[in-house]
This record gives sequence, structure tokens and C-alpha cells, in this order.
Amino acid sequence: MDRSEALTLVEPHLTKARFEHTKRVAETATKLAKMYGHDTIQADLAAIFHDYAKNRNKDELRQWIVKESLPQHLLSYHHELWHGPVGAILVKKELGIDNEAVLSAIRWHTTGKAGMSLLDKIVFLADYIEPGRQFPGVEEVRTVADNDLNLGCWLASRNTISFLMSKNQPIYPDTFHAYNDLLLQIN
Ligand code: DGI
Ligand code: FE
Ligand code: FE
Ligand code: FE
Repeated sequence: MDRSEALTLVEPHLTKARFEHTKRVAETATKLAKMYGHDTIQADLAAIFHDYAKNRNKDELRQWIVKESLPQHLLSYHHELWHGPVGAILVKKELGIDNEAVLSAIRWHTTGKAGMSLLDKIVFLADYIEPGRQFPGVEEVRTVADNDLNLGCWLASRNTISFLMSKNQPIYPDTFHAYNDLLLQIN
């Protein structure tokens, strides 16, 4: 599948703003792939599909989690965490994408996890640093991302956890697992 076909498939499922975000994530992921020696076409495609389920309603996402036997504890956490795991299932079902590396990057892009692949990390970080993002501290993460992928991912994960804790939000276990595992990979 080429990138224009992929974009055409995704566009009707997303709001205008979400589609623009998606294109910026894809450009950023392509850049990171080039820098860190990953196939750029696959990184571009994974990024194009990463938020495929983002604009589905909560009830539909919930139903897929139950029906597809995803971890049921997802339902006890914020619905923001549901679109990655459900997105990976829906791009396979609805679009026929069956590349496991791509599906993994989609699945884990919000929380991260311990033992992320290179592609998982590229999409995770591209989603955080794409040029439209304005999180506090994102500029530092952008600078680091040019030199050290693991440190960039760890900073993104640390910032997200700090932000959620400052709001007294629950933190999903894989979000902590990503933080701990990335810390071990930083020299
Ligand atoms: O879908 P995007 O907005 O592009 O980005 P994303 O999929 O990374 O989602 C970001 C949101 O997810 C952001 O509001 C923080 C939230 N998030 C990430 N990890 C956790 C989390 N929310 C909770 N409650 N717990 C987490 O562990
Ligand atoms: Fe997302
Ligand atoms: Fe993210
Ligand atoms: Fe995103």
C-alpha cells in the first residue's frame, strides 16, 4: 500500500485536525526512521494509521475491547487509552493491514510498554514531538530526539507521567513499564 492510498483510507475516519496531526506524525516518524536506521516506508505507514480509532465513540471502543478480548483492565482506565489497542484491531479487520510490526506500533503508541521495538519507539516519539504539539518540555524532547531515541522516548514518558500525576490521574501499568524499561536503556 502506498502512502497516498493509506492517507485516503484514513482521512474519512478522522476529524480535520486529527488528520493534520496524523500527517505531521508521519513526517516526523519518517525523519526518525531515517536517523535511526528503520525502513522509512513502514514507519510512515504505521504513523498514518496510528490514530485510526481515535474518533470512534467511547461505546464502540468499549465494545471492541470486550469482544476482541483485549485486556479488560483497559476499561478501568481513561478511554483515551483505548484507541491504540482497538485501532490495531480495526486496521486489520477493516483495512486488511496484517504487518505485525505496524500493528504493534499502533497498539502501543499511547502508553508505550516494556520492550518496545524500534518502530514502536519511532511512532511513540513522533506522536509526542510532531511540530503541532505544545506540551511543556516538548522542545527539549525534540532536541534530544535528534541524538538519542531512547532518551527522547524516556523523556516523553516521564513528562506524560508527571503531567498525569499533577492532575491526580491514574497511570496505566504499561506507561510505568515503558518509563522503567527505557531508563534501563539509557546510557
Ligand atoms: O492520540 P493522541 O492525542 O495523538 O496522543 P496519545 O495517543 O499519545 O494520547 C495522549 C493522551 O493519553 C494524553 O492525554 C495523555 C494520555 N495518557 C497517556 N498515558 C496515560 C494517559 N492517560 C492516563 N489516564 N493514563 C496513562 O497511563
Ligand atoms: Fe493516539
Ligand atoms: Fe503519544
Ligand atoms: Fe496521535
